[in-house]
Amino acid sequence: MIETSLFKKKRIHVFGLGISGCAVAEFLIQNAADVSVGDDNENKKSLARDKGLRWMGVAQCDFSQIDILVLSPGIALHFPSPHQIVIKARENNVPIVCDIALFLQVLKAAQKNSKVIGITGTNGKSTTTALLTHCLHQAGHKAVMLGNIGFPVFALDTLEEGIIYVIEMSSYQIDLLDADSQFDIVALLNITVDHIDRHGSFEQYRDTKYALLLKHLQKNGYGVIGVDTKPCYDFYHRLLTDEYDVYAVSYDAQSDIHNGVIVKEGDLVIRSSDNKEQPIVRLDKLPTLRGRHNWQNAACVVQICKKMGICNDIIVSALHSFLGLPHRMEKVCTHNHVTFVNDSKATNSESTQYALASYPVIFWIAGGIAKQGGIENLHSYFNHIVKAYLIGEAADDFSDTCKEYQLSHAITRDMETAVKQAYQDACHWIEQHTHTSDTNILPEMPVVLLSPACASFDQYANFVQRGESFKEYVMRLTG
Ligand code: UMA
Ligand code: ADP
Repeated sequence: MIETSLFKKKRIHVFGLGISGCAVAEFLIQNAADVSVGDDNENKKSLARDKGLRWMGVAQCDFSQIDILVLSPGIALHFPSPHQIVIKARENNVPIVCDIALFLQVLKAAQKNSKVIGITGTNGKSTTTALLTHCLHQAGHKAVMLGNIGFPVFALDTLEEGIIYVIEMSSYQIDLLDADSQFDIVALLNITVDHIDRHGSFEQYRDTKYALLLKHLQKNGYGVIGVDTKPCYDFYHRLLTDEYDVYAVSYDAQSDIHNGVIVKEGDLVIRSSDNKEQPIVRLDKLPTLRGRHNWQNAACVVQICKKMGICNDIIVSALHSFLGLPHRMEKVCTHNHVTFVNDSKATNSESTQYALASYPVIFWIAGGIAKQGGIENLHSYFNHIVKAYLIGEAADDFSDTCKEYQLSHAITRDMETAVKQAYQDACHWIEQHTHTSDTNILPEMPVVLLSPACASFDQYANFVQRGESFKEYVMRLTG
């Protein structure tokens, strides 16, 4: 158990009993806080009872008697309208934070000589968090990955001496930090349109991402910024002007950066402030870091590792041995020359764009709950797609876009039908393109790609369940 006296007798209401809410409530109880819990889902009452947590519904909450509201990140803070619990807390000037804000306080008070790294961005957070943690392990550091990647900070048992905490930060969690929440290193990978429903506008969303550096970076800390998206490029130059200690990474050799890591002629290259360049690894030799987007993630990790004094040999070997994460361009199997790729984590068109760019012959499964703009901005990759198979709520809208760009498609609605049809069509495509019995002469092998460009909640609990469902149907089909 993590021990602290910081919250002794403090009256703390934890709202939202998902994985982070349960973990923080149990931590607080064990550390003698006066804890109550609530959730809009009444079924969570029995969970609270089983864990010995005192239930208090929204109506019962008297915030004149509460010191802190710990809110789960998925609960609306501003848009579409603040949750009733948020309104009540604000009326009483009660601070509203997430579990990570409390964790950073505990860590600071514990004085364990630890380091905290925050990783954010619209896409690539989990891959970068996992890759960095892997590299740190390979270099002999004690490191642990936490946060939005799926490991609540208070699921940790202890705070050991000298640990590096690599925390994936979503925009929801950044919104719930307080002024004491400070990171030693902050990485911002990219910013594109996402989560407008929760932030109200792109500008608000962007500013939340910026805030991790502007408000939550220690005075002597440093930032690493992927400059390939315009909002990040502008932000990097603004920080340079303001004399922040900041490093740029980019998958573009033309990028006008002078201190950071870039991609040049297929190599990851360290570029120093005097423009000296040192190639460190060939990117096509990294099987689990395929595609420009992953090069951005790798560049960010390399920059942090270099700053931490890790030698090139260890970094390169760690990049090679990284296994990749499931549901991110995960190769499931190849059957009868058809490769199945699970990119269920692609919940917006920006991330799907990179998957579409990575393969030349695609049978594409897409759909779910669409984000603003749908798949319109993917049309320049439609020439990589032989046919699209549309599932979920977005199917009809996506079908309209396909018609507009004359992309062959079928509305399959569900995953099972989509996988079956895509596989049949891919086999048929191979027959048509094989002029002799030797499939080795095919120019490119077809890929059945699940990269939905949508949230999953219309048909699945989350992207993990969606990806598992895809893999299950693939396995049934291929044995
Ligand atoms: N709830 C309410 N009222 C609401 C909304 C939710 O009572 O209006 C309750 C639900 O009934 C449920 C609980 O709140 O009991 C769930 O809360 P949650 O999903 O916010 O929290 P956790 O289960 O603790 O998971 C959170 C993150 N979830 C979200 O941000 C939505 C997880 O990120 C994260 O892994 C976990 O904390 C550990 O830190 C998931 C996510 O989807 C993966 N993140 C978004 C993304 O990556 O795009 C931001
Ligand atoms: P996040 O945690 O930010 O959602 P992930 O690493 O889980 O990011 O990847 C989510 C999706 O985005 C996957 O489809 C993946 O292929 C794609 N992706 C990964 N890194 C990047 C990046 N740097 N830019 C754009 N898309 C990316």
